[in-house]
Amino acid sequence: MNRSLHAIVRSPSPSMESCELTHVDREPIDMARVAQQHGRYVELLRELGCQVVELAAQPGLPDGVFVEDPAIVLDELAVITRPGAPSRRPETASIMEALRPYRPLFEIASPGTLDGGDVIVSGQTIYVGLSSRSNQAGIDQLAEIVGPHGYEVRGVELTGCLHLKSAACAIGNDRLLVQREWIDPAQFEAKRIVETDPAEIGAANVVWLGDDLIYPSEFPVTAERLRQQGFRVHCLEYDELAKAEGAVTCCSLLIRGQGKS
Ligand code: CIR
Repeated sequence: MNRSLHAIVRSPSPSMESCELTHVDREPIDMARVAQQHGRYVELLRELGCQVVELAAQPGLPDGVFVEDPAIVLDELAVITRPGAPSRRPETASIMEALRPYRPLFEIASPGTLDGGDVIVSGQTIYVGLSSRSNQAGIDQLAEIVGPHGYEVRGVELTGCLHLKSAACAIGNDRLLVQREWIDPAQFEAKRIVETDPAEIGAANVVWLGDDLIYPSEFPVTAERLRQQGFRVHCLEYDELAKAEGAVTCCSLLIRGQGKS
C-alpha cells in the first residue's frame, strides 16, 4: 500500500477531440468511454492506497487530462515545465497551484521546452527524451535545478514515438521496462532492463507503485513478463484515452511523502 502517496489527476476535457496528435491518426473519441476508463484509473489509484487530488475538467484544455506533462515531481522539489506544444502551456497554471502545498516549485523558461512525459527518474539519474517536445535548453535548465540535489540529467535519443515514457518507464530505482523498437536500451547503461514483447507495440508505458503496477490490458505477454519480475500487475482498459495519444503514466502526477521541507 502507498499511504503517503498523493496523485493529482484531472477529469477529461469536453474538448478532448481537439487534442494534439503526433504519431496517431485522428479518429472520433467516445467521451463516455473516456470517462469510464479514466474513472477506473482513478479508482485503481485509490485502491492501491493513493490519496487522489482531482482537478476539474477544463473546456479550454483539450489535453488537460494528461497531467504528467506540465510538471516533474521529485522528493525535494517540483519543476513546472514549459510544454513543447504551445496549446498545452495554459495547463501549467492550475498544476502549479495544485503542487504548491507539496513541494518548492521551479519553472522551465523560454526558450526551454520540456514535457513531463519525456522524463524518467531512475534513482539519482534523470533521463530526458530528445523528442519533438523537449529541447536541449529545457534539459540544461532542468540539470541546473536538480543538480544541487545530487541528480545527474542525461538526454537520450528515441524514435517513432511521442515521449520518452512511450518507449521506456522506470519499474524500480534501477530497473526499466523498455521497448527496443523505439529506443536503444544501451543508453540506460548500468540499469536492469526488462524488454516488452516485440509484437506488443506501445507496451513500455506503466505506472510503477512499488510492488504494484497499473498497466493496459491490451499487452498480455508483457504483463506476464512483469508478473515474472515479481510485480502485481493491475490491468485496465485504456484504448479510448490512447486515441488522444495518451498512455497510463500521463493521467497522474505522483507525489511521494508529505508537504514541503
Ligand atoms: C499530446 O500530444 O500532448 C497529447 N495528446 C498526449 C500526451 C500524452 N502524454 C504523455 O505521454 N505523457
